[in-house]
Amino acid sequence: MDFKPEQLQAYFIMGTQDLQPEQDFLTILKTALAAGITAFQFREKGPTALTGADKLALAQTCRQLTQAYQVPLIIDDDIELALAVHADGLHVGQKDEGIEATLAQVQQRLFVGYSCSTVAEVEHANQLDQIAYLGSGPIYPTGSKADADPVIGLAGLEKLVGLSRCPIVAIGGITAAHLNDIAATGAAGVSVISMITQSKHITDSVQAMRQAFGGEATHG
Ligand code: TZP
Ligand code: MG
Repeated sequence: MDFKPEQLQAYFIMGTQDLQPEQDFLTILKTALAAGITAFQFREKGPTALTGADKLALAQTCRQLTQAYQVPLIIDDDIELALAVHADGLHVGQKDEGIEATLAQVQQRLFVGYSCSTVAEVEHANQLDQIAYLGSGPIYPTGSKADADPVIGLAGLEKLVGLSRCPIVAIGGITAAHLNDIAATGAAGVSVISMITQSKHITDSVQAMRQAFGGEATHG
């Protein structure tokens, strides 16, 4: 699936590390897809992350489910896995393998998203062809990433949106109460972990994201 900026409106990120023991990964993913998320990123991180055959098997199931809903699947920081499961996109952080080497290896087979949270990082990304979107944050403090960068706030986000050649999806600590303020910066959407994994009403959470960024309230 080709990249479209509208896919950033309600961008859900999840890995097994983001769930409590009583939560089921596939149940949450299916609920979020049925609710109308516009992209899904599979992100296994940290000491409890799945590896090898277990990671591949779960990614393959994510591929089947996202395909059924026509939602792009983006793999965090694992190009071999992204190619193996025929994902649509790859997300690369500043701390991951160098972006130039990654782009050379991808060769247009995947769209690429890149984490950029400073002026210098956005200016560098502007020089690179082949980047589909930037992920910028954390906008607010987050409990979902142990090594998160300093908070950039709404003013920081607005500055990066003004500089970037690519659409920006905001990340970090985002709740329903923040959506209109984030939309006002010109960001294309929000990427969230806990706003969905810890939501009591996933459908309402996803519809609020889509509405704030100009999408329709329902899936399709
Ligand atoms: N990168 C910057 S903040 C963050 C990532 C992966 C975590 C976002 O999770 P949440 O729960 O939406 O704050
Ligand atoms: Mg990364």
